[in-house]
Amino acid sequence: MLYKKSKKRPSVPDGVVCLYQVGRGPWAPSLSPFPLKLETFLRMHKIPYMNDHSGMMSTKGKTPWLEYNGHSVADSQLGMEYLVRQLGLNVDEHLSQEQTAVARAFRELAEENLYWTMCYESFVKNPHSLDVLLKDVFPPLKIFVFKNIIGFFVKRQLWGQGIGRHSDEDIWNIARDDLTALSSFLGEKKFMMGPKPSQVDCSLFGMLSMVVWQMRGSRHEQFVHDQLPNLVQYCERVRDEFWPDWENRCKGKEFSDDNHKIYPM
Ligand SMILES: N[C@@H](CCC(=O)N[C@@H](CS)C(=O)NCC(=O)O)C(=O)O
Repeated sequence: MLYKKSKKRPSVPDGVVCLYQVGRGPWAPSLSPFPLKLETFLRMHKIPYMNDHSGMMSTKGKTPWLEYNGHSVADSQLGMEYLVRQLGLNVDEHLSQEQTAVARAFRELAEENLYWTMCYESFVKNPHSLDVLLKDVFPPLKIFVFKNIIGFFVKRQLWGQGIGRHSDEDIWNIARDDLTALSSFLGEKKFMMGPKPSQVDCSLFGMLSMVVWQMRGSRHEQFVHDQLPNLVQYCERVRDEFWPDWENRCKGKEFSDDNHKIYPM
């Protein structure tokens, strides 16, 4: 069992995925890249799902996690792979073995390397950006907790992962080179691996949406908008294809609460 028993869990109909996630962001439908990845996957494959925005963490202490027909799976990637097996989805069968290997390498680059430079940028380099990000999302006390308590743990993780031991200049060079590698490989293609979407697009869209829309005032945001327009256009393409309701799923002034609503609606 992967959930904390102390919290009240919603009743999830059979055949519907419940996606437990941290809550909507102001300029993207999640504050975190990983739930956005998983929700994009659910939409890409038209899998009926509902969100639980209570912020309940998995027993691994992370978010997101999912529940499907009474079974819980923590981790965005493990969740996707579980659904592929359960539903017999044909996801990446159009990819050659070599392309599958390349897609995996880019996913790891984004989730295990670029991601940490983004955490550094938001929690260490410019923590004030979190006040701006969360202004219309959380009450002031929760923003204080997020910035300071979560910030403390993120800094510990940055040190443990190793990236937090580098200089500011080195961390930025790593971020810039990762973003440039993604842009160079994408080139003029519609999706990362060609004309058809694959699993890696969910991951890259989740991560790059944060850079393109949600990390306002960061070096990451400025760099992609100034130097790597194909990454911005890629995010716009994926958003337009799988998120026609994007604006309404952001927690701005127009926000409509979609907690426990079943998609597709
Ligand atoms: N590999 C995980 C990463 C998830 C992850 O790192 N989530 C962050 C939020 S962005 C989290 O829950 N952090 C809490 C912690 O590390 O204690 C996945 O793909 O789901």
